[in-house]
Amino acid sequence: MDEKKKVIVSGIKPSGDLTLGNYLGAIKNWVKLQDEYDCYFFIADLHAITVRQVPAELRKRSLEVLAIYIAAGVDPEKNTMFIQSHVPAHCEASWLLTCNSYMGELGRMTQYKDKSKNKEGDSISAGLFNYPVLMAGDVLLYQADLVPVGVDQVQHLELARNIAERFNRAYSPTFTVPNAYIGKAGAKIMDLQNPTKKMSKSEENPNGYILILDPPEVIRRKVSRAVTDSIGEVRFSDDQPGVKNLMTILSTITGMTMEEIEAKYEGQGYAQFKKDVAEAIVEELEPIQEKVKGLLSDKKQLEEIYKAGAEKANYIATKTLRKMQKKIGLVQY
Ligand code: AQP
Repeated sequence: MDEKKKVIVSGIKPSGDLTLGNYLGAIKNWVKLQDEYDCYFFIADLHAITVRQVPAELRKRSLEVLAIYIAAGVDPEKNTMFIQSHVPAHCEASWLLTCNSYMGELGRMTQYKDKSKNKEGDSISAGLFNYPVLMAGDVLLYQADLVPVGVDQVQHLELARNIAERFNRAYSPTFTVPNAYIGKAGAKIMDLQNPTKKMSKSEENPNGYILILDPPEVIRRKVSRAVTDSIGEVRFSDDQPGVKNLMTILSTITGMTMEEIEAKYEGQGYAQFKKDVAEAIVEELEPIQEKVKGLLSDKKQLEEIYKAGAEKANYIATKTLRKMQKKIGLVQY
């Protein structure tokens, strides 16, 4: 008999246009996971609104993100792909879990501390404070075994584990306690202008990031302007964060090892290296961009996909939610 596949849950928030970081750090890896695991990949629109979004853009971008997942090879037949707000259990679970979370533990989240730094209490949304609990619900509702996380999310996963264990202790075992899934190529892509900082879609300087949907000439321009150094050697070294980042990008796309890259560009400076990095990115993204265009021109097909995904996700998530409600003591109907 087939062993039950382990459950993986992951999502990206449509808080800006998706970057090469989202692609190489998340989506490209999902494609490799989809055969081995029972995967839930969602568009985290409820997370995006912790920061005020332009409504029309949020709506458009949410569909665009779904199109990007599919175009990149995440198969709606193999995975459950849905829009988070289409599964009301996420909000409901989030309240039930909020009542089982502490101000102290949420206040210690470094992402909250970073994002609220230099802001007055009245201008920090309570959503920003609470969102790790929403995130805990995202994974606990599907009884996730594994959650692919970057280093920046380890603390939030730890919190989700603590909340799950606390609930299980207080009300009897209800949730699988999820573990972090650290992929083999856990590439962290850095900002092209400030390579000690993560490439982020909400970065103000567009030269710092490459968007998945950036046209080839824009990609070439951004890579050619990427900050390097005056050392002039292609070396994978912490002393050369810009070069190291470009090497990571090249290696993650082509599969070349760092040693192979160093050997190929030995004694050549950065010009040809940068050109090749840009071409590798263009080659990787162009087919995806073509497919995204096709998918966005047929909204009906996308609608069918997110509706089918929501139906499946609702079924599983509601089952867990009902369990939670019952154990807490809410009257069943
Ligand atoms: N630069 C990156 N390198 C590697 N992986 C990255 N991810 C994001 N940026 C990089 C991976 O994408 C998934 C979630 O993305 P998200 O958009 O939901 O959250 P985020 O990590 O906060 O992304 P941004 O772009 O920095 O969003 P904003 O600017 O809106 O806060 C995760 O798997 C993450 O590891």
